[in-house]
Amino acid sequence: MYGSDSINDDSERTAFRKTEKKYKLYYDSTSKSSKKKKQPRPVDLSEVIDFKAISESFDRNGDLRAGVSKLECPFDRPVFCLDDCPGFYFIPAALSIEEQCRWIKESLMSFPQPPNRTNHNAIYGAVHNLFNAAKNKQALVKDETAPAEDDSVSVDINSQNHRWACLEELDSSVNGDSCKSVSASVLLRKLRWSTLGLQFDWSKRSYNVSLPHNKIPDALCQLAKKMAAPAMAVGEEFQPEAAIVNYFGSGDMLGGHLDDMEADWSKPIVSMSLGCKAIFLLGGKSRNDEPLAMFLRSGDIVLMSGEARERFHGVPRIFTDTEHAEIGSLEKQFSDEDDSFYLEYIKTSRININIRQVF
Ligand SMILES: O=C(O)CCC(=O)C(=O)O
Repeated sequence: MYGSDSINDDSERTAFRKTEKKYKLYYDSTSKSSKKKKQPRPVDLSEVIDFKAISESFDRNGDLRAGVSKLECPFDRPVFCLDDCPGFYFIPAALSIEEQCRWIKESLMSFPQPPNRTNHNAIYGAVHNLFNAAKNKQALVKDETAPAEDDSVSVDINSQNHRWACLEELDSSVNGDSCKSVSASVLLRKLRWSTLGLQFDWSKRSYNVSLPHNKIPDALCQLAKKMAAPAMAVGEEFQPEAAIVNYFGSGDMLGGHLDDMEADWSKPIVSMSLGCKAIFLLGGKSRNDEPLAMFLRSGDIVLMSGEARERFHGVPRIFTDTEHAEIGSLEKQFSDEDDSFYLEYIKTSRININIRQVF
């Protein structure tokens, strides 16, 4: 899903791909001098729907822009809908700053912990304590003399008996002939996804209920149930069974796709945004339908249920520059020295937690 664009001819692109290309991060290569810092190509954001501004204007004078309505529901904050897209709900600033910090920390410290799988499983097996290893400047070192492991075998940073083990980055063995190593901070930067609850098998694009897994943490379940309420039928409660955590760095994107592996599409996907601001594209049932673009800020929640689940969607861009990232409140909240490593990460990153009822 993450990727770069290789098609150059606009006529070969779908409307979704053209809009992705419009918002994707490109750098201007005006100067040949390597001393000049590369500048992101300016992008016209005038057509991007801004639910923060919509919410503020509604609070001030009850105004709403054409095509947007406020849901009448007993919920403790405004929930907006798009008239042309039944089943789509946007809850701006749904999470307090404390909640945002909590879920950023969990996404980095606990969610990538085995038995939850991450994109690193395929190469390194199950990696424990990646965030702390990166913070402590450790490296994952391959011991060529140890037997090869499949990805069901754990790598514990406290043990050196495995094929991959975490050692001090500057340990001389890291540079020895028999060892290959990768620094934990590089692996943290390359963390793209982790899966909670029922594990999703990307190669088969299906849930594999036989893979070992823990239940979704209770606090996240309670939050998802509460946030899902506006999209649920009266008297029904959302049952969180799986979640995918997406990690975005500068230049990363999530290509247009459908989430169609769950049995009952009337149930919403609850999607939480954390960290740097992003652009979200909501398309139609065909990639040839032109998508709407909207900003997603830290703390926003999107619900997609029913008909909205049949629509292509994706994230072509995150903003990591001070003007557009809009993470000032997070920076203040993470200003304690103890939190400086979280701050360093989130200044140039976005995390999305999307929670699903599978059956
Ligand atoms: O990052 C987002 O806001 C969207 C995530 C998403 O569409 C997905 O994981 O299916």
